[in-house]
Amino acid sequence: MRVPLITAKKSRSEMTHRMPGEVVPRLSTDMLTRLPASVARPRFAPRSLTTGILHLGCGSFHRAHQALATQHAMNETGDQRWGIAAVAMNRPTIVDALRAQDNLYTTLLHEDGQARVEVVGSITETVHAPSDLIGVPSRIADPRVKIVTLTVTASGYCVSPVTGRLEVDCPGVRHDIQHPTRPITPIGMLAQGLELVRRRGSTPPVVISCDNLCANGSTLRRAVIDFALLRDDHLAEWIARNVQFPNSVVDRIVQPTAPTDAAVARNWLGGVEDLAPVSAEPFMTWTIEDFDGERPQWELGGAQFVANVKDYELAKLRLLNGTHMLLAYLGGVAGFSTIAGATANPALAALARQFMLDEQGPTLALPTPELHRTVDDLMRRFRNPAIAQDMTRVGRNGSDKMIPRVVDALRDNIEAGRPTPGATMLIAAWIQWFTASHAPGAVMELIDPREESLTALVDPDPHRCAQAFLQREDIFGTLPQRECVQREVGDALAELNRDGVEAAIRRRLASNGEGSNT
Ligand code: CS2
Repeated sequence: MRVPLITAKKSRSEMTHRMPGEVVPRLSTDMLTRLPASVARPRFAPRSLTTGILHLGCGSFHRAHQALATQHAMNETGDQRWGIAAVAMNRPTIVDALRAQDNLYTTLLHEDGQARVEVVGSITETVHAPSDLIGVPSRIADPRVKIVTLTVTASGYCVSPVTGRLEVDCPGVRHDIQHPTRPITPIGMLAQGLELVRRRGSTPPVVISCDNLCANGSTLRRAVIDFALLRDDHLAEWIARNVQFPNSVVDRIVQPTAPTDAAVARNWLGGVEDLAPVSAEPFMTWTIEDFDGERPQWELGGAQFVANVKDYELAKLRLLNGTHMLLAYLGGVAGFSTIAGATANPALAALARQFMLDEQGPTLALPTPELHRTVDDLMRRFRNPAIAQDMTRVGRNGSDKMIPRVVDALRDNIEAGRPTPGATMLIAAWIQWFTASHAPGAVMELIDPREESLTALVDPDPHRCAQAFLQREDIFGTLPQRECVQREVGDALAELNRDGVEAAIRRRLASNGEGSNT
């Protein structure tokens, strides 16, 4: 959805400076009427909302996406039943910041030196899960809660990326099996919340995953049922019969909160302080599978409801998220610390474009003109300097993301006999990350649930190294022509080591006829 932008009157660098001892008013419901007219705000009284949604994962993405869409829906309809109880799964920082300002915060949507600034009031309550283990399931079971949404990242589902089944050996799952009424994982929280609903005999909430996974709703359903089976067959059967888990696809590039954001927000808010602002791009989409039950009119907030999200999901995961991985790993190895920085490099930008048009694109049901339009839009979005996206964040947990974003398309291309220079370079750069991130002066930090076992596979011989990584079926599944892929990845690794990222990319672009399909 394109949101009209307000012409910026102040640049991000023109911040109000605080004088020593100056008392700065904090954002609160009382301050809403005193904000500058250019700042959009809820058209309802946040204090009169009731809580109809529980959200697991109160990160920047949720606040710039579903919470904002919910505000827009309530603005349009005046239906005040859709306040959100937002649960922080790990650190309490965001909970402390939001509670101190009546759970209000500012979204700053930046593009081309302009910004749309809006204070969001759809969050009615913030919960810190580790401090309230019983509280999360009991809120899921609150009869007023009709919908549970999640943004907990792929790793939060505790499922094998290959089989899509619950990993019962995951430490969090083991904890929740032993302590089902005090769960720490999203899966255990849902199972316990649904168990309370079942015992009470009330209607269960609809559970909507908003994470970048293949078939996110179906995957979540499988994981919750797998977990319930370990507790009680009746619970598993009841969930299978009664709980809807529609699939959904979300899109908006969001900048994790930076230390300078509070000063930028204060400037926009006419001197009012917000310690939890979120910066994001104006572009957003949210495609949700139709379901039965009450819900906010999210279509008035930029969402669309469809019978099946599969095509949207593949296009999003392969074009945007897959190319993010390419830019993060190759850009990171080349020394860029942000996606915007990497995209400004001509060689990386050309490879990203070619990867989308010639490798990922042909595996999708997208007509060519639409593919070209989407790729042009994505290149513009990746370049947005105001939403520079940190490499470490985009690259983290790569072993969980590899199959849906890269390997599924790679497999299709191998089977169709199409060349795969981008995917093999991406995998080589990901492997390189396991050594490069330990090098002195490395710009990126390695974060991966399989870090230990993967780091042990690093081998100075690039071909042996590629072979060891690609044999990991828990990350790559069973690849057709695996030996060929291993050889190509090994060659790419050798070139990256020998010539550096730019020269290696240029050689590949030249040998694959750069721009042939652009
Ligand atoms: C990114 C996503 O970190 C990542 O994995 O690819 O967060 C991406 O920015 C969003 O999916 C955009 O919609």
